Amino acid sequence: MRRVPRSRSPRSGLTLIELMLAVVLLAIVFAKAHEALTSASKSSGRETREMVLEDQARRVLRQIAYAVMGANRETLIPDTEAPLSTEDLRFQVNLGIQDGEVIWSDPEGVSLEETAAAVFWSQNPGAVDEQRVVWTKLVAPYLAGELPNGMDDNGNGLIDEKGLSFVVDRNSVKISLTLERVGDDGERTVNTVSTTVTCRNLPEPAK
Ligand SMILES: [Ca+2]
Ligand SMILES: [Ca+2]
Repeated sequence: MRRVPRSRSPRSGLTLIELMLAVVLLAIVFAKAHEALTSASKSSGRETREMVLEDQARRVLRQIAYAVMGANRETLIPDTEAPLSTEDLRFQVNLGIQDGEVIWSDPEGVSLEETAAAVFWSQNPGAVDEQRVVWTKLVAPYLAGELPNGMDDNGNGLIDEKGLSFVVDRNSVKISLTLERVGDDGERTVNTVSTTVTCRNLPEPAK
């Protein structure tokens, strides 16, 4: 009887070189995955910071705008025109009419306090009974792109404007604000907002 030659059984297991190659490939895959996850996490953190800062800047800008809109145009101090600006605007607002007379508020102000990087609203600014409310912190010392050098670095028509700036043009006031924040990763986030409002309480037209 003829014997059928025994076929060689398939090789089982991996050689040492194949094992090492697999380990190296796995290490590369894990490193790439970790790099992608870290990058995605950083990107997500940056986007979140940008959104939070933008929301904060817009909220404060609305607060300032409403305060200035209610002001009596004739009480704005200082009456600053471009290319100059101010970071400390004072005014009085219309509280209503009593016995046919307009009742004006005590002096109010919206200002930048540079040492605290804060914008605050105040009642009776400069007086002994002055009251202050901080509206935001994280205010940049100068508006985005501006440097204290006597020139208009950011091309907005204003020279050396601060992180909060007011410019008066007839009955309108342009308000600009830059907030900045440095994240835990050292990355700086900046947001600038701007609007122009008209004072609702205008001088009586000459008769
Ligand atoms: Ca400028
Ligand atoms: Ca400048």
